[in-house]
Amino acid sequence: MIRVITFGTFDLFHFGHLRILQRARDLGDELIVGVSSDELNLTKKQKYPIFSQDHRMAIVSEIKGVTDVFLEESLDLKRHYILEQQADILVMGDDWRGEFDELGDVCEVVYLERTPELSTTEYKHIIQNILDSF
Ligand code: C2G
Repeated sequence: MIRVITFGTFDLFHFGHLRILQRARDLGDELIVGVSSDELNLTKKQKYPIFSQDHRMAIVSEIKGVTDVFLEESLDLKRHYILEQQADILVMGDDWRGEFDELGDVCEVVYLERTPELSTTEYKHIIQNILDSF
């Protein structure tokens, strides 16, 4: 039984989010997702996500192949979460390439290519442009 773990905010859940979860799932038998908390986003990006952590966790937990979700409260607790969840493989988007190589002593670390041209930030800009055009 191979357990895969991945992390993310998954705000305004879109096709790029779906694809990384599908590809992570395909690397093992079970997929555990750490959903970044609202407070972690405030610290990391100086703003809250549009969707609350409860809603984001509810959405991700219903994606086919996701075994379980939990709240990621600190970027520095990856080792703790991996051990706690007994994960065999850590999957991260390749925007994080190299950042988590030191965790290779507790699990395999895999960076997957981000789906090009899709981002929550870009969608927010598109919505803003539509609103500005009125
Ligand atoms: N992603 C992707 N393709 C996109 C957009 C996102 O593959 N076009 C992936 C990211 O690489 C990440 C996951 O989808 O693996 C979630 O993306 P974000 O919500 O943007 O994740 P982020 O806020 O960077 O949180 O501890 C890790 C952080 O919490 C990651």
